[in-house]
Amino acid sequence: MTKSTNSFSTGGGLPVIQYWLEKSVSPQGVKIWEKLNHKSSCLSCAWGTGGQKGGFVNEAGEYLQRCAKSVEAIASELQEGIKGDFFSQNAIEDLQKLDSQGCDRLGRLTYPVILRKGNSHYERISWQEVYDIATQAFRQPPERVASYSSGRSSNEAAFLLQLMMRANGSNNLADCSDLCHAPSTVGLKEVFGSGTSMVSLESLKQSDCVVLVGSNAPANHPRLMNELIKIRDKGGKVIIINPQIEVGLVKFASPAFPIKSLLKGGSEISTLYLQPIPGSDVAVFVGIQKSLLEQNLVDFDYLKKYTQGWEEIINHAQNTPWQTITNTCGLSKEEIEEVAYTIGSADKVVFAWAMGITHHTNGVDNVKSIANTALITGNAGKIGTGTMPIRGHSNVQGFGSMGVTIRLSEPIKKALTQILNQSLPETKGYDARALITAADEGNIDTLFCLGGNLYAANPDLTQAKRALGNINTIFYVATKPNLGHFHGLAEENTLILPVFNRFENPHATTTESGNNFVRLNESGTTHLTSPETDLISEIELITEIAHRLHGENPLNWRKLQDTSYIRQLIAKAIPGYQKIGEIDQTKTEFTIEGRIFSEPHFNTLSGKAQMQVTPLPVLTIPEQIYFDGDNNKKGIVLILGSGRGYGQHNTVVYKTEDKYRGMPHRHCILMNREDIKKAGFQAHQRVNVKGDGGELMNVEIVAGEILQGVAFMFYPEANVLFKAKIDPRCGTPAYKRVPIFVYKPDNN
Ligand SMILES: Nc1nc2c(c(=O)[nH]1)N[C@H]1C(S)=C(S)[C@@H](COP(=O)(O)OP(=O)(O)OC[C@H]3O[C@@H](n4cnc5c(=O)[nH]c(N)nc54)[C@H](O)[C@@H]3O)O[C@H]1N2
Ligand SMILES: Nc1nc2c(c(=O)[nH]1)N[C@H]1C(S)=C(S)[C@@H](COP(=O)(O)OP(=O)(O)OC[C@H]3O[C@@H](n4cnc5c(=O)[nH]c(N)nc54)[C@H](O)[C@@H]3O)O[C@H]1N2
Ligand code: SF4
Ligand SMILES: [Mo]
Repeated sequence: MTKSTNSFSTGGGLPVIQYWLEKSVSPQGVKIWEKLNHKSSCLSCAWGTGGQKGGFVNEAGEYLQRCAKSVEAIASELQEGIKGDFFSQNAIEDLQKLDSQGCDRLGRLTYPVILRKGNSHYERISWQEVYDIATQAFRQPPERVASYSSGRSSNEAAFLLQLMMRANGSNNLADCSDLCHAPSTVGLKEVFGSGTSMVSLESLKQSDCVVLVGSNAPANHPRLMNELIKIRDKGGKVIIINPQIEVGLVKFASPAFPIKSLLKGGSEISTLYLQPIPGSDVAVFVGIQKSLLEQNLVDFDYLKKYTQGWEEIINHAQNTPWQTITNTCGLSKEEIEEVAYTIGSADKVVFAWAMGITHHTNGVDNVKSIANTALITGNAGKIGTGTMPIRGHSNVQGFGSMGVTIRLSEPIKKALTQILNQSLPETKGYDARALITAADEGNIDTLFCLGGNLYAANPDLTQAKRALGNINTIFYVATKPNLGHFHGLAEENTLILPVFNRFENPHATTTESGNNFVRLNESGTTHLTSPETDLISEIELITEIAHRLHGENPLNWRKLQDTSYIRQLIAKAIPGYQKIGEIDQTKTEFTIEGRIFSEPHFNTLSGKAQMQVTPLPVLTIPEQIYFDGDNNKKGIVLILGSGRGYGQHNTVVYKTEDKYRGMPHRHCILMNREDIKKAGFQAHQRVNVKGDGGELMNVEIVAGEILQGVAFMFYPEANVLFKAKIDPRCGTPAYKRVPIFVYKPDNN
């Protein structure tokens, strides 16, 4: 493993503490503290800090668990409201010149606006007019009406969204999880009959080995780092599998351990750090399985008792030659053997992963190969062990549970049929990518976006823009402006509808963490009080539209504006969610039933885990000529992994610099030193980067700790570069394995 030579050799640490201090003494400071202490779950990631015991408490009841990312999210929501004359003074042409950070910094959206065909400006409209337009738009044929959502909203809003769409006869419930953890949901469901993590926070604490694959948790799930530190402190092991050395995965200074952070410069995280070729994780895990066999570390008793199909997995591992494995993943047999030994000799192992595993054309196989490895070592269905997808948005998992998916489970289908007193649509429905394709082909009239940024989150921004431009009416329900509101314009009417966020809603809501814990968020207030402000809640918006479409039969939609009634419906319809029916009285947050497996009896028909063979991917790299039709340009073909910098939340950039990776701005490409030399470049030189979907000019080269042949760039900027290759089983794009050509333009 190479040692990091970036300006930072520890993740977390001083910059984080500095950020806290800066924000605490800023003019917003008091308000930030008030919101941090508000009884609601953190807005940012799905680790799920906050809730009834106060904003700083995690699911195990431990204090001091709120990280700087949550402050970042709150500070952004506490910006001033956009002024009443802003949109009349700024033409769409000018708004389109803003970058992501520029859009977010415009401030909070405070009144509904519309951009009508042929007009140059968004203009303010009344909610009455919004509802009139919505009623028309939702009355188009149901297969031509679609929604997209992002996991910041509540369970209640999510439940209503899908109920309204299905009452309308549409199954087109695209969601950001289609671009995110869908491979985990699909893969885990097939193997264990349950698509979420089987590990609770309490259970994680009992493990003595964590295998963390394709995750940059120091940036994206900072409080997971506290658990890794504690596991290391008690003598446990942490194995990292990631083509890129993320400093915080080597050493991390957490404010929760101030003495260690200040005196020792942080805690060691990785015991072993493997850097495989992007997209080759199946080969790594089949290699681990093979080595476990060779080292006699397979738990055959467990396999026989609790699994089906294990013989094929064993045969597959045995029959796959080492040469094929090492050639595919680029790791040596010895490295894989060491990892296998560490896993096989540990008592309790948790396998955790994020986007490095799911953002591939074989994402589902990646997930299954991890599940198989857990099973052949008996590490599933026992406290302290199991498979743990680390979920993204703070309530993205809740959206899936509430039925915001095109893959609705039978029990929910049955319950919704009863609630709506009508049969549900049988059409397949569009996931996020399929929705863009359908729109591109002119098959969508109406799109309702509950949060998110469908435009910038997609690959191939040229296509995304064109596709959205074919849709008659688009509703963007949001708290703050983003790139999509100015670039993802509809053909006739584009509306931006401002709503309260989680800590402002005038009613209680709930959210579900990635560890399957349901939080109760108390009602709150907003700082947006100027006379021009006209915000409503997501619940009011959806129920008002639904009321106009469906009246009161069989449901009184307006009655559902009291969210405790929605919770009653959720308790009836959603498996494992019964306790939500009493949460208004008991205030007791709970773990969803049937998700955490403490016994090796799974949710499959036979109760046994269904193991499935995962073929090794055949990874190819195109020739230069594929990009250019010309082999003479000086440059290099690389595999790009696009992902998050340390100062952004998905498509929303808060800070342009990424100090930990030594990337001073957003327009950088991180490359291996040998590649820079081989291509005849120098660090900090400007180059062009070309993919199969577009090109970015004048990009600065930064030398970093990334595997040779691989490059890293920030999303969403990188999304102009490439077209969508997807895993056909779940529609998730391969954002982490994008062939690019990096070259020196002639005039440089
Ligand atoms: N602060 C902050 N928090 C966030 C977010 C945010 O944007 N900002 N986003 C939220 C969301 S929606 C999500 S989904 C999560 C995302 O959290 P992550 O998944 O941690 O985020 P990514 O930046 O996509 O990085 C994934 C990691 O995968 C590695 N990787 C790339 N290709 C491969 C591969 O082929 N194999 C392996 N093993 N590793 C690979 C990359 O080097 C990188 O370290 O974070 C959530 N939390
Ligand atoms: N190249 C590349 N592309 C990627 C990825 C990658 O790693 N690489 N990651 C993918 C992943 S994992 C994901 S999850 C997607 C993310 O895609 P999305 O979830 O669609 O995008 P976000 O940027 O999270 O959406 C941010 C917007 O949500 C709105 N918002 C915030 N809070 C609220 C709220 O309370 N209510 C409402 N209604 N709106 C709110 C704000 O207006 C904000 O601008 O991007 C995907 N795209
Ligand atoms: S780890 Fe995630 S949930 Fe916890 S405080 Fe940080 S951003 Fe919020
Ligand atoms: Mo995500």
